[in-house]
Amino acid sequence: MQHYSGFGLLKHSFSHHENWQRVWRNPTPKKKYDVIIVGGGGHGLATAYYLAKEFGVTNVAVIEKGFLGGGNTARNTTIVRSNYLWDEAAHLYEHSMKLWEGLSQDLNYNVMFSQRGCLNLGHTLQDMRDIERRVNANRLNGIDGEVLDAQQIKEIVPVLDCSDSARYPVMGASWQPRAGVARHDAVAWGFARGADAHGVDLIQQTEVQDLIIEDGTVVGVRTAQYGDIRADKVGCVVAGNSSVLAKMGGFELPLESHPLQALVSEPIKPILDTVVMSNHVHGYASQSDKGDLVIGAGIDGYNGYGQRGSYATVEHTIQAILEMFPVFSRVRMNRQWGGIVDTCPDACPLITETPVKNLFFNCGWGTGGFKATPGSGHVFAASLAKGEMHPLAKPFSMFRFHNGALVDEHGAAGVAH
Ligand code: FAD
Ligand code: PYC
Repeated sequence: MQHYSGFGLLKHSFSHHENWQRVWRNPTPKKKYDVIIVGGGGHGLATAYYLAKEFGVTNVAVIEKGFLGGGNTARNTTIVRSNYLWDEAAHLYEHSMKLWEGLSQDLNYNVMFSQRGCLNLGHTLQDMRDIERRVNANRLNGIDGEVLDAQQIKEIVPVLDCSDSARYPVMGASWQPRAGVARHDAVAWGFARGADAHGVDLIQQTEVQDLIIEDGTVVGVRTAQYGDIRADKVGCVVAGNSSVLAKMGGFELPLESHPLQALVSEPIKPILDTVVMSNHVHGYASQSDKGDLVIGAGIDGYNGYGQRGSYATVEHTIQAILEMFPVFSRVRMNRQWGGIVDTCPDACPLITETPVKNLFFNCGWGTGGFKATPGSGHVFAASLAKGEMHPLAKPFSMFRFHNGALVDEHGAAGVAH
């Protein structure tokens, strides 16, 4: 692992990026691993990191078809919170929140986790009843939360239109002070560097084209570059591409793939030092440390694998943001992009065994998996290492759609889907 002293940093800042050492190796894959993780996003990399670091399973490869963290991990708006309604989900996301709180120290890499708080606004009586119920449930689970009225919100976010003349006046909000944002690519790089340092092989630009299944058991993956790579266990962590991988395994997952867009503005002076979300007006915003407004709303309604999305959603998103923040009306937008999210009918993930022995999936995080990155990786790693699903993962088996034990988190999902 490479460490720079203050002097080293200064020297490299004048080096025109020459002679920098790689932060992780670029290995040729072995013929066989104990565990192959398909997908080098935050969740796959976190799984590999915890497998090696915490569970001593170091003969691991992460196989990524593009570059590490280039999927939804690089495309999301980085909101981290744990204020979910049902015990099963709340425990899982709070497990993640606790890991976030020590993550920069654990990885020795600054993931810029900033606990600046998150407001989920209510605009109707029903919104407020739902908010009160969710905050009460959170507090019973030991998760921080408060119900605020419009006056208290205005004190936290002076630029939010809390007037009675708004089309959908703000009636109140849930407030989670420990929520916040993090630097998404740093999260991927921190986990990648940590996994590599523990001996994990990170194989980029290599698509898994098929799963090798013998007698109902997965025994490896097929790639164009390196042929067959064998493994005792395979964990698929491929977000919007999960249905494609499941098809290779010969089964279907209860998932739909949709584009989800984000937009960032030109940088402006600090004006918004918390996260504001409204499921009713249907938009959310925060401000990055660089000064850009980071903005988004709900999924594009159609299914697809194109990482862009439709103009109508952009317009709708901006309308919602201006409804909430008229003060932003002359801010120019800089960039827009989309990711492909894997939405599950109950708005909860699938962390699961499958009909194929030794083949596991971790997916279905839809619009809200960034916040789960460390927790998801941790419980998935434990499950793969022990060959038995971690207690926090058990409620999220794909087989809940057979027995009906769904965990409906549509109300707490940040954006509609
Ligand atoms: P990814 O980062 O997508 O990683 C999956 C990887 O698998 C990709 O790199 C892909 O290239 C690779 N892959 C796919 N198929 C193959 C194959 N056949 N072979 C090899 N590799 C393959 N969540 C929040 O909590 N807060 C937010 O504010 C938030 N905002 C969002 C905003 C947008 C616009 C989007 C798109 C998503 C947002 N999310 C948010 C959701 C969040 O981004 C995802 O749930 C999370 O990043 C998923 O991480 P992952 O590692 O599972 O997936
Ligand atoms: O899950 O909090 C969330 C979220 C915000 C924006 C997209 N997802």
